[in-house]
Amino acid sequence: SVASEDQKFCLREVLDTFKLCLSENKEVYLQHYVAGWRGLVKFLNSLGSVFGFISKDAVNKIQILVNHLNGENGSQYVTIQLMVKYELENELVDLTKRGSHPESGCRTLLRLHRALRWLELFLERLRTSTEDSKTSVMCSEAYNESLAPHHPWVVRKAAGMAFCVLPGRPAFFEVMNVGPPEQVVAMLGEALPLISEVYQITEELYTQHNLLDLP
Ligand code: 1PW
Repeated sequence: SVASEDQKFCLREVLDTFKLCLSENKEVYLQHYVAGWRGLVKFLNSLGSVFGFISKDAVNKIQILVNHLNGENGSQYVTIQLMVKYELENELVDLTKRGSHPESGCRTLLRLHRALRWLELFLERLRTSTEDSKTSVMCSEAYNESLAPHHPWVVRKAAGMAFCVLPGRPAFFEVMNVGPPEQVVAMLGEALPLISEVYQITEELYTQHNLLDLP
């Protein structure tokens, strides 16, 4: 049906959204960043219910950013560069410990930004994997190199359990809904540089403003 087609994840969609993220002068549009994440959440949900706890937090974070975008100061949230400037200048960010701004755009986006690194590392492993590679191993290696150091023990434990029941490589490629494996690999080769560029630009912005450890 049309409705279920609509729910179906397609890697191509996500690729297109991340393409739209970058402005001419390499600013990142929050609206498209958030839309890209919506696509990734669809993907996670199509992997099975064990990923529910993972996608739930991502959905919460996406919603917080959407609320900023649709709020009365929405024009300050058009790009993440603007958002950072606006929130810092107006002291809307808890910089050293959690306080009166638990839902700042800066700290919320930072969580998605770290998760994007996970995705990048994981997809890069998928791209270069062979038929007998294990998705659970690729996923947990990527996790350990990116998000794990930022997560408490109990989340690391739960994530590890979710990875163990990931579908194998063939099923995984099918869920991506792109076509035969060669086409998935080609698509990943196209998508990764874009995701990587968005990640790098955000990383540099956060480094410049010393925001990489926001509580
Ligand atoms: C297979 C492809 C994976 C794509 C990336 C998926 C998103 C990863 C989200 C992990 C969430 C685990 C559970 C939530 C943990 C939160 O405590 C944590 N959030 C995130 C996104 O890391 C930190 O947010 P908090 O508690 O400081 O508000």
